[in-house]
Amino acid sequence: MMKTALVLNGPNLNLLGTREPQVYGSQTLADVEHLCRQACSQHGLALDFRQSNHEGVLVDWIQEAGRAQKDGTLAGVILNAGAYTHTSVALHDAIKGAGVTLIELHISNVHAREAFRHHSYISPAARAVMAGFGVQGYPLAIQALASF
Ligand code: CA2
Repeated sequence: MMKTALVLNGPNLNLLGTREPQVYGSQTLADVEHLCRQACSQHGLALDFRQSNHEGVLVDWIQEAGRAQKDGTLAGVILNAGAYTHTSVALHDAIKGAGVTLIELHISNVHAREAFRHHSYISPAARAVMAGFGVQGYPLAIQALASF
């Protein structure tokens, strides 16, 4: 049976392509979903693509992902936690608790930006970290997930 790649996007990523194109590019979240769908079909994965502005919803989805990975239906998670990256102990705990394979992803190179974006609560709980590849990071992360 085909395993699923779960792509989770956090707060404000629904605005992608509408503002700050110099930082995040001009592609929308729907365009990103399309890139992910193409990559998943190339790598024999099904795609589940979601966005939420709510921290607790993201926690619920990570817990759900842990159960699905144990059941053998999920390959892993690609998480762009948005600004919660820099604030959320709850997301850190959820990833650790779920024991899920997770790639942390950022569209921009957070290390070339403001100091408050340099620390991540997600990184110590993640299998791998990607930043600065633009929206092409998403299909690259799917390729990596398929190879784990
Ligand atoms: O580079 C990334 O992918 C980020 O995770 C994006 C977050 C930011 O807080 C992180 O430091 C880095 C912000 C997502 C908001 O995206 C917008 C896109 C267009 C217009 C407004 C917000």
